[in-house]
Amino acid sequence: VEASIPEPLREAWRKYSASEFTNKEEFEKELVRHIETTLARSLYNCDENAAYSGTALAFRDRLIIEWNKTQQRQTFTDQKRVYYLSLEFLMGRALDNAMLNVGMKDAARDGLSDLGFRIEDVIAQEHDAALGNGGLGRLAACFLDSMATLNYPAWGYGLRYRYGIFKQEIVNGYQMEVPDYWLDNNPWEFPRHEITVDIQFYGRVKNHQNENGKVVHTWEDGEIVQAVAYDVPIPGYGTKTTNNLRLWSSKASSGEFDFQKFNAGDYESAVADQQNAETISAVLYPNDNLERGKELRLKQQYFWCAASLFDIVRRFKKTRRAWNEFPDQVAIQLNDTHPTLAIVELQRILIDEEGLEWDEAWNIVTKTFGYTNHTVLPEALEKWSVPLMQNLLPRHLQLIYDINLFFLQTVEKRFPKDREMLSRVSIIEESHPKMVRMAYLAIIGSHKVNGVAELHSDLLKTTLFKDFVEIYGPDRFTNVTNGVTPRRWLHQANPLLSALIAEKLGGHEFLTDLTLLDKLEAFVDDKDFRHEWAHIKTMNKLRLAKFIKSTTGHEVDPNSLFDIQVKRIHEYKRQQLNIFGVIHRYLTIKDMSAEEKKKVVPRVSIFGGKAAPGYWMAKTIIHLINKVADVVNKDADIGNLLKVIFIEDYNVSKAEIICPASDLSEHISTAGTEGSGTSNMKFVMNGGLIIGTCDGANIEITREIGENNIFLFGNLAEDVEELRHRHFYGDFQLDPQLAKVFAAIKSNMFGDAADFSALTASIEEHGDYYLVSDDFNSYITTHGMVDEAFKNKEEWLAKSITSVARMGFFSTDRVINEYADSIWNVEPLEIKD
Ligand code: Z16
Repeated sequence: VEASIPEPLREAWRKYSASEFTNKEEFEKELVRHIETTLARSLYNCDENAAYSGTALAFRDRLIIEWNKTQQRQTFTDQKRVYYLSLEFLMGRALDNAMLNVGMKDAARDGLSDLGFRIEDVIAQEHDAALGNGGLGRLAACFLDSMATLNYPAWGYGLRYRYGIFKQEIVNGYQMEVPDYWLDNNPWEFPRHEITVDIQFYGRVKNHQNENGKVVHTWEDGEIVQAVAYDVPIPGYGTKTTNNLRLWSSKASSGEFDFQKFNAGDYESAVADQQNAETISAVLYPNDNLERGKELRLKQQYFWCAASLFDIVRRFKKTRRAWNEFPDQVAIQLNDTHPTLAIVELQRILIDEEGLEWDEAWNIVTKTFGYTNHTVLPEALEKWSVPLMQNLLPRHLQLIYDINLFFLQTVEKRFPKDREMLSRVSIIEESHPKMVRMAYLAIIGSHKVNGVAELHSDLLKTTLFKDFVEIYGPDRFTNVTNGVTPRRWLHQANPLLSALIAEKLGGHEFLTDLTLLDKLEAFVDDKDFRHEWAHIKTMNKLRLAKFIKSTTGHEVDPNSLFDIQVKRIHEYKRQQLNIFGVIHRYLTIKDMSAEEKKKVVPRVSIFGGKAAPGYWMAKTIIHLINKVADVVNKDADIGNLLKVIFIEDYNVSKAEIICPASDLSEHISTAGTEGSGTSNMKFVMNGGLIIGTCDGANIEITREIGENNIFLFGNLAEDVEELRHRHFYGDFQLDPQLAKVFAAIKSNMFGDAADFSALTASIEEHGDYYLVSDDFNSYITTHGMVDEAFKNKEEWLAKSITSVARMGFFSTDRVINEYADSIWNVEPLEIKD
């Protein structure tokens, strides 16, 4: 029974219902009230941190009001909702975003200034919410922003990690990891201690016969861990819709079980149980594009899926609809295979707890789920060992075997006697130990499977999931090319450019219809406009230069070409290609006469990104970058012609400073390896040009902005297999220019060459899997073309403006509308007063 106030008493509630501040004065009043009462501080005792907390609390109040309205209205209209299940939400900071989305940043700036604070300093107090590794987690955050902005009734479900992605420190050129404890004084989350779900692990399955003689399964004994909900409001831009991100935190079940232990005097063991339970949501696994099959990770996955499914089913049951209407009320999107157990869990609930027949239940399940694949890299594809799953989730393993059996029976009918096909597509890989292939389970349990860029989706259909295209036909497989939210990545990160565009287009409508950017093309030849455009780029480069100076101590000249590669460090993303290119440039400049040097375009090569703590090769790449920086930056022969910078602890808030400041950025993965890439979009949207391979979304960026506005190089995806094959059979010759680079490294020019031998050997001796040598010449030549192009300032500016004008396609608003139409079948719901 819901606790609700009877109608005659509601008048008093309505009269005193919370209201929102609407101007600077009202904001100041709220700010001071929060500082003096909620925070118990005063004007004698208010630092920037208190000003941040007060401002956040004032804006939080506004969000709560609209959040409550949104949730009430969504419940009342009772239409279909989307649930986005993601183990990662890389949100970054919330305050600036809240101020802009609510449309009150100017009032806040003036108000803070009246009280003695600079808004930028206040904003900078906030700790990033870093519950993600890289692209996949940030995509989920951009999706939340677009779903709210477009008024879709949508919830995110994730885990409330006590520690987000580690903080990176560089010590003597090496990466060190420091824990990221971020939860103290987080004003953006609301604990819902009354919303809990008991989650079961281990135990065993018992078969019984019910009164009708049917065999039923019960999952008994084992351990119970409690999931507690923490809610985070997600405001849309320029709309009242404020959606919910629900994050689950684990704690020991408050059942009699532990009380018994306490009562029996077994205090130590009871405390240990508690700590054990809390371990589940303690830490984000720090791997991007890599799965390592650890039991705790599987526990995280089930814990989060089971809690979310329980919550979704509970909400559905309140509507008292028939089960076959479930898919008309609920769409669940699986962000990668991490939440695949949700498929099995829903089948378990429907069969074991609600008593549905298999086929009816399975029909509901497959209509409900959609699965997004983000990578073709084999080391990233999840497989769980059967014995591990047998032990932790015995009933789920049974269900997976049943799902597999029914699936293989239908395959057998369509492809009689094709034993090979059966073993290829089986959910169970017949290895030692046997493994559960999660991607196959996700395909079989979903009605749509999508990749994240055209090339990527094509590769899925022709390679990884080829058999499934034959079995289900091509319609189950589709493409939804990624995007980024222009609110954070243009408006928030680059206020100067956003204001200039708004001035030219007569308003900020482009932020919610990014295709309107195309109107900018009319101004490409406008001298004054170009001038302002160039000026803004310089201002943004100055802002980054200042940041670099304050964090690394290095001075960089904003007139140099800023060449940036920031993303997770991975061999397939080829930061090694970049740093080898930098060494090549260094050697070339060192060989030049004074006369020749005058023609060199000065460069700053900027790197940033984290390596997974156990990924030695990636850590070696970071080490090499830092050692090269040490040598190059203090070489008097080089001066300002080349600087190398490694920005420590790359994260979302740093990306907001970095993306607007590039002249050139690098997206240079081996063709066919990057699912989509999304930083490519952020950089182009901010007027930077890019150098890239024909990979992921680079291809569609080229289609949109035109070949003349991008620097493409390297081998094509279709040629990669053949090249690798040749290398494998000894047909390999180190590129002669790369050989010079290796010789320099081996001469100990950048410190002990032994430190980098694994890196050079992987290319020279172990088959150069990522084709660094094959692409080196093309890479260097293309960088030469970049230098030439940069000398012609006017033409460079024209390319920059034209590119931005043509980036409308890459808004996550377009992406979310495609998901809504082709996968979720949901409609927006506008929130009115
Ligand atoms: C991840 O960040 C991505 C894929 C994946 O399987 C796992 C993780 Cl943690 C990335 C892709 O590498 C990238 O190309 C893509 O843009 C991003 O997901 C969002 O789709």
